[in-house]
This record gives sequence, structure tokens and C-alpha cells, in this order.
Amino acid sequence: MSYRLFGRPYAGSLAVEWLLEELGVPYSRVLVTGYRDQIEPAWFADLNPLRQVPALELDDGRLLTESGAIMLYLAERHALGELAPTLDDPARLPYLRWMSFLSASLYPAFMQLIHPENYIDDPAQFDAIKKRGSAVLQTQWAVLEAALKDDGYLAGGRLSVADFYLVMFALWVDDDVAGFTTQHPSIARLTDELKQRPSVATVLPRQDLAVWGS
Ligand SMILES: N[C@@H](CCC(=O)N[C@@H](CS)C(=O)NCC(=O)O)C(=O)O
Repeated sequence: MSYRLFGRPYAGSLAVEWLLEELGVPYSRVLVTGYRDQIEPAWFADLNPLRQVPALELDDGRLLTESGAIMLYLAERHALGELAPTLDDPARLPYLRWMSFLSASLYPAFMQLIHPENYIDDPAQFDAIKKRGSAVLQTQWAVLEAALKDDGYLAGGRLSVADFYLVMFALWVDDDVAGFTTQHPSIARLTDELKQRPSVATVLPRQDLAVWGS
């Protein structure tokens, strides 16, 4: 059994890479670069018409897209009861809530900030789109900080894949966003904790175009 992860450095594939490493399952990485009609390799567009990463090819050849779905699938298949709360676990409720929030709310707000051209054609409007994305993100980070404040993790007071997913986005925050760490001490603490984990510590130094996929 082996998975094939399509991604690129520091993209939405990062949390999936962490998880594959954490789970100790065999996988290989395929580098996808460029956007839309510039996508490389060009055949990736046939595999995933959305031309987005991450995408995960399963051992039976099926392709799974959507970072949140990939994380949920891998955690349930390989670490149910460990990194994913079981159906009867009260932690399942916040777990599903935050997994959905991260993929359906936080991720798009980031895209608005990073890729305003996906939202509007007129470059004169890009700054307005980015400003709005940034304001939305500020509120979302405050909500996530409050969720972590009491027991340090998003679900049930213990580590789950929702925390890996969250930390990926925290690493996307520009270093020059003033005061992010000070304003979000619980997110900063969780980020530090995950950076110490062997899976994360192995994967982070490989976030380089020259070695991704090799
Ligand atoms: N909803 C998707 C979003 C994926 C996404 O936007 N990926 C970015 C890289 S981080 C991408 O490939 N963007 C290219 C594009 O949208 O054209 C997911 O959660 O996987």
C-alpha cells in the first residue's frame, strides 16, 4: 500500500505531508507547480480538473481532493481513536466543527488574501479584496484562539488532526503580520509543540522546490 501526494512547498499539502509522516504509512510526493493553464505537469489537469493541490492518490487508484477530506480520511483510516475522535466520543463534535471551519472558512479567507485574482478580474480591486480577506481572517484567528485557550487543543483537550491542520495555516501567516504570536498565545504554543514532533520536524526542512517530490 502506498499513497501519492500531489503538492508543493508550504501549500495546502503541508498538513497532509505531516499527517502521512505522523501515521508512518508509505507515500511518495509529486511536485505540482504553476496555476491554472500554467500547471506543471500538464497531465495533472486531467487527474484533477480543479488544478489544485493537495490531491491524494489512494492505493486503489482513486483520487481524493480537498485538504479537509484528505485529513479526515487518513486519520479515520489509520488513527481512529487517536488523532480522530470516534463516533461516540464527545470530542467528535468540536473535531468536525473545526475541521469544517478550517477548510470552509479559514482556507478561503487566506486565498482571498494571497490570490485576489481568483476573486476579481480588475487588478485595481485587488487591494480591496485583500483588505477584506485580512479583516475576516483576524476575526477567525480570534475565534480559534478562544477555542484553544482552555485546554490547548481544538477537540477534547488532546491532539487531533484538526490541530495539525490549524498549525499549517498559522505557518502561512506572514512574519510581518505585527503581533500575531503575542495576540494568539495559544496558537503560538500549539505551533511550537507541533514543530517539536518528529513528523513536523522531518517535513518542514523539505519545503523547498529543489527537493519537494524528490
Ligand atoms: N478547497 C481546496 C483548496 C485548495 C487550494 O486552494 N489549493 C491551492 C494551493 S494552497 C491551489 O492549488 N490553488 C490553485 C488554484 O486555485 O488555481 C482544499 O481544501 O484542498
